[in-house]
Amino acid sequence: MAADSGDAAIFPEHAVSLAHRFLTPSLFERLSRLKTDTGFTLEQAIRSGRENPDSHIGIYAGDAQTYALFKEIFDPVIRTYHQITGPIRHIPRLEPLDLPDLDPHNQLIVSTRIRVARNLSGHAFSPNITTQNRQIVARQVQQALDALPESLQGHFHAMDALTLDQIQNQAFQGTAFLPGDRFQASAGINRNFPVSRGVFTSHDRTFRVWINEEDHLRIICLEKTGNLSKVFNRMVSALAHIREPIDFASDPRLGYLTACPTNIGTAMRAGVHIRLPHLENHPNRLKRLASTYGLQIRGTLGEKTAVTESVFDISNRFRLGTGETQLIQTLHTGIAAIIEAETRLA
Ligand code: CIR
Repeated sequence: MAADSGDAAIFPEHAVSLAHRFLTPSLFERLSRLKTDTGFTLEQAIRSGRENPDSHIGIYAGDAQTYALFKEIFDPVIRTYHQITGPIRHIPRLEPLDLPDLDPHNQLIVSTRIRVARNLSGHAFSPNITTQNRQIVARQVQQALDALPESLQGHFHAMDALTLDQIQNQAFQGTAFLPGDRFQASAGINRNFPVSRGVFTSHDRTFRVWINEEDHLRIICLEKTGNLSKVFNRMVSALAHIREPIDFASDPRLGYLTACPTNIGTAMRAGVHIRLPHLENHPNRLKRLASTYGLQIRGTLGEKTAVTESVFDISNRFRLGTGETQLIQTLHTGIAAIIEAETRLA
């Protein structure tokens, strides 16, 4: 750690984030003079980490240029989070897979879900987007979704006129999403919620797109089985169609660029909701297994939530430096090992 890191004047003394760890006073001083073309500053980037000292990352990007202009703080955060020791290198590999169902009798896996984040190039990201640009993004995405092939077609649910109660009800059915948490609120992501926000849901409900949540697009494929390759193959096909009319923000080194630096690279989180009543009593064993396969264990409702009824959300922790297909293969091997450990304890 650098001798001048951890300055209480930048972050509260008890802050634990990577941004706090790497932002030395001299770097802060130098980068504070800069502004991206959409007017995004370092102060905005770290606002969430400052206001929420329990942040793990503590920094967001306001546009694609943020990653280049503030490289000196983003690169060490990215390296540490994604555990990259050599040069940072995005490896895209989106090829369909044929893997056995992880839970053919539906005993432990409640559902399988893969989400991919994308942002449109030429527009600021959610922490810095204007109301007008948010509306342009929503229109462009809707046009792209209108052109999807029949198997992916569905209905777009605009959230603009909904009350919070209605949003809560619809979120339960998967046709809306809730405002972001306090970390996202501090980052400016919840501004004007729910204006220009919406959810596209395919008729068979296995394919969804969230528009203007933390990223311009969150493309989601899901089903209530353990059939990981079926869900992944649907994602491969959906992405091929959506990217035709849209230019996504990306970088040869960092991959797809997102509001939160934990999501760059493949921008893919693939995982299962899995019931583990026995491993729940052996948290260290579960943590060790997750760490062996580069997996992250989260609460039942995702990031920073509790585990209820022994249902864990287990997904790939790293998104950068490994291709999508490889990430799915490793997830498959890791979940199979977790199922074996759970079954042995039963
Ligand atoms: C934080 O810094 O803890 C929040 N901004 C959330 C980071 C989100 N993702 C993560 O750790 N995978």
